[in-house]
Amino acid sequence: MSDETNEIRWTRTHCGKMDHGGCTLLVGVRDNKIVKVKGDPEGFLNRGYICPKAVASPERLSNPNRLTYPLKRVGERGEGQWERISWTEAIETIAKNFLSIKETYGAKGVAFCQGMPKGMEHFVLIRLANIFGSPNLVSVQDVCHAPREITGLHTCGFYPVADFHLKSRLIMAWGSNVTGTNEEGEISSLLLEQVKNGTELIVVDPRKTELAKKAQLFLQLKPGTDSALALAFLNVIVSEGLYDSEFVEKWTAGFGELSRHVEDYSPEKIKDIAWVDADLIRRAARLYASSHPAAIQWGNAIEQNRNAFSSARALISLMAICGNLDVPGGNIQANEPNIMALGKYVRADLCPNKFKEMIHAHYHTIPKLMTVPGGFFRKAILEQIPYPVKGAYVQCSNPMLAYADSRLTEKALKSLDFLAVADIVMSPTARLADIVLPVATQFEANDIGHYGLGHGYILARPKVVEPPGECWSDIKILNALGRAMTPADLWFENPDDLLELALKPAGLDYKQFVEQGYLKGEEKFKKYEEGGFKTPTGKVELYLSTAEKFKLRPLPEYIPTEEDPEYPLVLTCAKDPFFMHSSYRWVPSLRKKRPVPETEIHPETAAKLDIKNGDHIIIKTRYGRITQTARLTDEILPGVINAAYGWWFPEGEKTGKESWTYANYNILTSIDNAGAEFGTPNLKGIPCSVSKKGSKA
Ligand SMILES: Nc1nc2c(c(=O)[nH]1)N[C@H]1C(S)=C(S)[C@@H](COP(=O)(O)OP(=O)(O)OC[C@H]3O[C@@H](n4cnc5c(=O)[nH]c(N)nc54)[C@H](O)[C@@H]3O)O[C@H]1N2
Ligand SMILES: Nc1nc2c(c(=O)[nH]1)N[C@H]1C(S)=C(S)[C@@H](COP(=O)(O)OP(=O)(O)OC[C@H]3O[C@@H](n4cnc5c(=O)[nH]c(N)nc54)[C@H](O)[C@@H]3O)O[C@H]1N2
Ligand code: SF4
Ligand SMILES: [Mo]
Repeated sequence: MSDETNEIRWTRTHCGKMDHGGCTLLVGVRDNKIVKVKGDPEGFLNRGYICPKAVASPERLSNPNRLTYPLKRVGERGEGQWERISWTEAIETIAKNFLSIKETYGAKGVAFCQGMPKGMEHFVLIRLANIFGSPNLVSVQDVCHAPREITGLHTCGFYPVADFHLKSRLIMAWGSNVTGTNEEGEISSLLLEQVKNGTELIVVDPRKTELAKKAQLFLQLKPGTDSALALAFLNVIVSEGLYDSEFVEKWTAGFGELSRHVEDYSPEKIKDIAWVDADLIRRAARLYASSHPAAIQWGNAIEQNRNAFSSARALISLMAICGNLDVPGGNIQANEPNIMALGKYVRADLCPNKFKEMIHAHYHTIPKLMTVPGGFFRKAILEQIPYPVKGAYVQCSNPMLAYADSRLTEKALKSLDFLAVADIVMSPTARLADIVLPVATQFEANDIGHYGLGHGYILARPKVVEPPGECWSDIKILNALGRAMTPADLWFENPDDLLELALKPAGLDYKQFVEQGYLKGEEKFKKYEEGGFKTPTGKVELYLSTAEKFKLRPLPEYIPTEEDPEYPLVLTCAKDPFFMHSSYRWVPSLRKKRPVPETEIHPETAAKLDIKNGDHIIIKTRYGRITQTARLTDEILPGVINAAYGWWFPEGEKTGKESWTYANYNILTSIDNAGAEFGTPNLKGIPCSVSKKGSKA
């Protein structure tokens, strides 16, 4: 079948960039236009499932909001006055500016910023930073992924991920709305299939999610109290002797210390902190401990609060003492397929002083945290702590909406000597740039999915259509920048060779990989039986042996959430199933499903404030105020406010209005009181107040 005869040509690829990706898709193309996208019934992770975001994909590609050629700022920064330039001029201008900053301030004066990793571009960016000599790869990992992964590395030597491929007797979704977010490719079809076949469910969430409605037990906790609740689970399991004593004896270190420590966290005590009934805590702890194997599907909520390290430590302790680590259907160490190791791919050898020189080393964050937290990045720009940062390259990210404290972000980005942003639309961040680059995205360039995510597989994402206008893929841009400002022999004639490089050890070329569809590591469990856990003691460190050396808490703790009588309600947020963070509000069919930012409020709370469904409301915290629309629902706890996150109005951006100030959740957040280990700010569990817009309250 060919396009010439105007017939639909179907291509199999994997979804990406609209979340962490993963679903196998069948994409129908006619005349270089996608006409239909379907879930592949044989999909390795999705078995036919497809979400509304992917169905709407075709609308993204030819959308009038897309950037289609490189732009140079002509007016004041942020004014929105642009001039079209050629790719040659764009690449030369960026290279010239970054090299000049390097000369004056050193390579570390240039930061390379990435949002949620969308594909191989993340690793090519790290490669570029390393080859350029800058240790500063800024990312959003302080609130996403790193707290879980790095706490895992310190506690048990690996990142324990829920195994949805083999049967669990119980799955506990803790701060994870996996049916709406399919986080890290944990596509919920596999989980739901298990639930249909008898796997039991416990859900820990302040909102009654889709999974909570199917759960045997639902613990509706006060946002920000996860570590306290997890410690209460440990209290019950230890005091009632429900743990796997053989595993504990042989494979854990510090069980005695942990046992004594958790005596302080009885369900009766924690019920007032976490707002969960003591009896319910006991029942849930008993059910988790008595169900083998059990998997904890832990989500983003754990790491969007200053207690991230303790929450993750407590949950790994639960997995360990109940014998669920690295067993089929438990929380496993996924084996990677035989592809190029990350360190080698990103040329870590060329930036040997990274650990000492990266911005956050100054703050003594936890070892193994390799990306700069957004809070510290902005301090470096504004206060030169620990040294000045003068230039930044931003790709796949919209810090104006995604970082805590958006006004601080604006101030910092405006203070840079030079800012280049690569995006698919004119985002509020791109608007502040000196050079804006138009990027080809999902379906428009070859890519590999899930490299480096730690789930044990990689997925082929072959190109399906030509990109619009003069768009280049991120990888092509980075390859060109690499050639222009670093030794050209470390880069390629053909940017797709950067994909070939990663596949080399597998003995496959990209074309063969595409035919195969995906590569999965060997299925092998209980690897600790050969040579122990990869920690200093060779055991799961319930008590952290390196605590003193690294100035870390040896045992998980609960640090009380902020309280403020002026702000009596508790604010939290969750991802919108129809959008991706701040992205895609300009896709008409998705926007139609969610035209305005909605805040969920319990009817009792709303009644006290004289708020009705659909009212415009003001949400205030100590740090700022925004406007959203009230949606009354009893699926949220009284006293808890779940506000929409990531809102800006692309339609306003065109007219030059600062559309990011109106409803943007991160105007309400701050980098004050960030967690010491990862620099994690409180995004969930913040004191707030709410009033009807126009009322005197
Ligand atoms: N549709 C869509 N999918 C996405 C994304 C997106 O933006 N949109 N983003 C992707 C990314 S980058 C990530 S990291 C993943 C994240 O995916 P998830 O881990 O599912 O992340 P969230 O939606 O932030 O939060 C999960 C749940 O935590 C609950 N929650 C809120 N506060 C608390 C709390 O204090 N404690 C507990 N226990 N629960 C709380 C929320 O109600 C929500 O149900 O999703 C990915 N998938
Ligand atoms: N309050 C609050 N803040 C949060 C979170 C939260 O739950 N609440 N979640 C946090 C989490 S988990 C994460 S991962 C971060 C996400 O942080 P970001 O990744 O910065 O979030 P997005 O808003 O999706 O910004 C992505 C940008 O990339 C652009 N884009 C899309 N495709 C491509 C592409 O192929 N190439 C390029 N160059 N650009 C592309 C989009 O248009 C968009 O402007 O936010 C964090 N911030
Ligand atoms: S759930 Fe994620 S990977 Fe699957 S179709 Fe939707 S956006 Fe794509
Ligand atoms: Mo994320």
